[in-house]
Amino acid sequence: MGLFGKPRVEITVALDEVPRVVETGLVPPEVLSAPPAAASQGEAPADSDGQADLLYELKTVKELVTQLNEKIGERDKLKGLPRSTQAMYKRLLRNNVDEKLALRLVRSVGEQLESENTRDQERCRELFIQGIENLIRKPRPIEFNKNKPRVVAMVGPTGVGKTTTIAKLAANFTLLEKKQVGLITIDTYRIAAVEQLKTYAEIIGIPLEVVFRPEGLMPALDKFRHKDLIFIDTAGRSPKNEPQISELAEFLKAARPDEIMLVLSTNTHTADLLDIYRRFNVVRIDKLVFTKLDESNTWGQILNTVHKTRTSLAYITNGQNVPDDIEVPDPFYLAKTILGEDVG
Ligand SMILES: Nc1nc2c(ncn2[C@@H]2O[C@H](COP(=O)(O)OP(=O)(O)OP(=O)(O)O)[C@@H](O)[C@H]2O)c(=O)[nH]1
Ligand SMILES: [Mg+2]
Repeated sequence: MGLFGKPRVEITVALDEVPRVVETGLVPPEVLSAPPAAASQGEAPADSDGQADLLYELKTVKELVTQLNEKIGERDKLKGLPRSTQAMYKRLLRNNVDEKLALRLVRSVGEQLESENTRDQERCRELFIQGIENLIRKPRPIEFNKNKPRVVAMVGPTGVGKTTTIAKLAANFTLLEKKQVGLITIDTYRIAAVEQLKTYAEIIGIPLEVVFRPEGLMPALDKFRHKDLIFIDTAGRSPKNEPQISELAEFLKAARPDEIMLVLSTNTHTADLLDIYRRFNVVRIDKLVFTKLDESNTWGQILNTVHKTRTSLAYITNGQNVPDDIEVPDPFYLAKTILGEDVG
């Protein structure tokens, strides 16, 4: 009865008349002379420059209509809002701030200006900076335990700067704050990875333990029981590789760190940052570290990620120099930059 048969669809394509562009000589003569019926057996006609041109034009028109629609939509959304806030909206978008988030900011600043009955440009700017500062949340650098070491693990995709960030922090805490620091690495997949951290440990003058299996973590932590701070460096993992992430989770379950920081490169699109967060979140992420701010032209991604994941920033890094290129983020400075102000 055909009940269990596969549904079949037949598409017939035919040309009623030869398109006009053909007459301009854009199409090779053999296509001109081909009878329209040749195209009717479910197969598209042999492509020709004329048709390609038409399709291209059609696509361009479609894109134009979409753009126009977006423009109209944008105008509607911004309708009635003070001009100064509209300019800020464009700046936020240019700096990769999520459209919805930018609109929320613009509306709330608009309302505030209205309630204060002012259109003052400087007040407008101030309110935007405050709004972004609030969204960035208060940074949460490493905290210390009273009578036992604070254990901090860094996780994240490959090459984002986990090891370098640990070296910067370890050096600063050792040299400037006179803390006792120990390093543990579970990144034993590449010889160079262990060597990299070992070199830093030697320069700073602090001990390093290399751990190959989850069972090795407790003894290593125990060796450092009199330290103030222990960093655990992990191998860069592809967020798409679930077995790798599960293995990482096994190690962290055994280590039970006080803080797990997800290290992200600022040079990443918001959608990818959120995807990375989601995939790594099987290992409970407490804080975010954004690296390579120096290499990225826009910082809106940071705002979007902090806001969407509701996770605070611990540190930002802005260069390859150990130990200098790391900071506890200053929300005021970040806000000004995200607003597109040249802060030098
Ligand atoms: N420009 C710039 N480069 C950085 C920054 N942080 C780290 N890097 C560089 O990024 C590269 C990778 O750094 P690593 O610390 O080895 O990165 P990782 O996350 O440990 O890498 P894997 O262990 O291989 O996953 C190195 O060349 C670092 O010098 C930064 O803030 N700015
Ligand atoms: Mg590393």
